[in-house]
Amino acid sequence: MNRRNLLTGSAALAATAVSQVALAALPEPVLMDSTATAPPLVPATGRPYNPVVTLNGWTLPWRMNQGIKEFHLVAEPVVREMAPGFKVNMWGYNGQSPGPTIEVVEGDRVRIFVTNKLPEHTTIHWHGQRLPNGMDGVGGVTQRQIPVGKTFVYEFVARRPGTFMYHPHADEAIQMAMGMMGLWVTHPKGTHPQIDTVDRDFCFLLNAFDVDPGTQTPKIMTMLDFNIWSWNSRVFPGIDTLNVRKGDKVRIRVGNLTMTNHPIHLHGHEFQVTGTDGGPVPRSARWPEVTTDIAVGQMRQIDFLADEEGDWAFHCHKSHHTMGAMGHSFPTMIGVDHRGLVKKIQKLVPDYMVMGERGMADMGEMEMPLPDNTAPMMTGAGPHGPVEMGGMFTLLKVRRDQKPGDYSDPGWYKQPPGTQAFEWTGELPNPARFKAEGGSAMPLAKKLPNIEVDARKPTGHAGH
Ligand SMILES: [Cu+2]
Repeated sequence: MNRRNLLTGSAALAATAVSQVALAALPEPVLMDSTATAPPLVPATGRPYNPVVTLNGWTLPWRMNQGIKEFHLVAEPVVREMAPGFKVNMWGYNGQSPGPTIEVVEGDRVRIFVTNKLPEHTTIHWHGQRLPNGMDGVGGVTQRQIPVGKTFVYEFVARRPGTFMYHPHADEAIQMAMGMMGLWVTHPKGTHPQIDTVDRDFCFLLNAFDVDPGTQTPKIMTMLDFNIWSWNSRVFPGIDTLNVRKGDKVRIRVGNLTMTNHPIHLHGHEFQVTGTDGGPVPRSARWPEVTTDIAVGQMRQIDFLADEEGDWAFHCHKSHHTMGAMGHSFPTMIGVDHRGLVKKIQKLVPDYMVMGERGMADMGEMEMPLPDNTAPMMTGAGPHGPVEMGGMFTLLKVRRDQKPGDYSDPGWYKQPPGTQAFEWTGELPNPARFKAEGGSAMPLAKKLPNIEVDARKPTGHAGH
């Protein structure tokens, strides 16, 4: 071997070393700059599965590296548009809050690189997963926290199919109040006796923020009194509708990472809870529902047949969770007669408007001027008038002519003639009133005097 050959040889060796370095390098992080609902990510490599659709979210692409699915999550400050005209400074992953959905198949070996671009340390806990203890992501207990600027690697086999969540277990209350969370779906390998194949499979997280009107950063010391109730860090009218074809089998997976429970309610259909973050619910243990309560730290998977055409409300049944931020420490004004008083006040405050003497619907209709960057308390315009909603509210749109695989919004439902509530124009006789005393099974020994009380919501309350 002459010197020249020797040189060529070492150059070849160097080239091999370089390619091994490249192989061991981090997968390039994929970032998202849109709040639109991304189309399902059909897997290009690995075992096939029916992908989910993340409401106003997306699925993180992976790199296949010698049979291991490699993902790269970047924890970083982001600006999330929660609804048109309402942006909030959050912490999230890969450009958005929540982070991207991770989709794998039962039995997949998964390697997740987590780069910390936050101003403080973090970890990721893989809620609900079977994994080695050292991969569980509990800062201080199972690992040291990921310092600022560093990248840690998590690696485990996705052992059981289901819907899981991920979030920090380091400065947890603050990092979650800032929006750090995401969904993880492990699809079954082949057919599964307790998991039906569906035509459409949606998922989203319930989350909550405390953002003062006119500001742009959540208050992180809030424990319970949040004022922005969101699905995937979006509020009505910023939450996309769930658009399906009549006759579709539909699945919706909902994870709750807020600090209170949410009774999630669907109009026009019955569903069954077919899975939790603990796994599929045995068929013999399922029953029909139209509302399912999702407690803190729980996931509920619901399945139903979308066989009624229309625009069906789909929302949290806590009515203050379908409202935007409001000052709720003012007294109830229903029944208070302001006539005369308004003119006197307007001499002092020319823009003064009366709110609430006939209920709060005026708020939805009049859209009182708001501070900049504030989600209205009640808003939205439907085909028949103001919608008067906010927060955790959207629609399930069922159409016979929605194409398979088409997730686009078909517009408003055109009701067939004669199928809508209508005004009665006939006589309105006074109804007969029932006059008997109540509680007659055990009548009071002595008649009590009539007392009138004003019932008011207490001010400065901490809970919801
Ligand atoms: Cu709720």
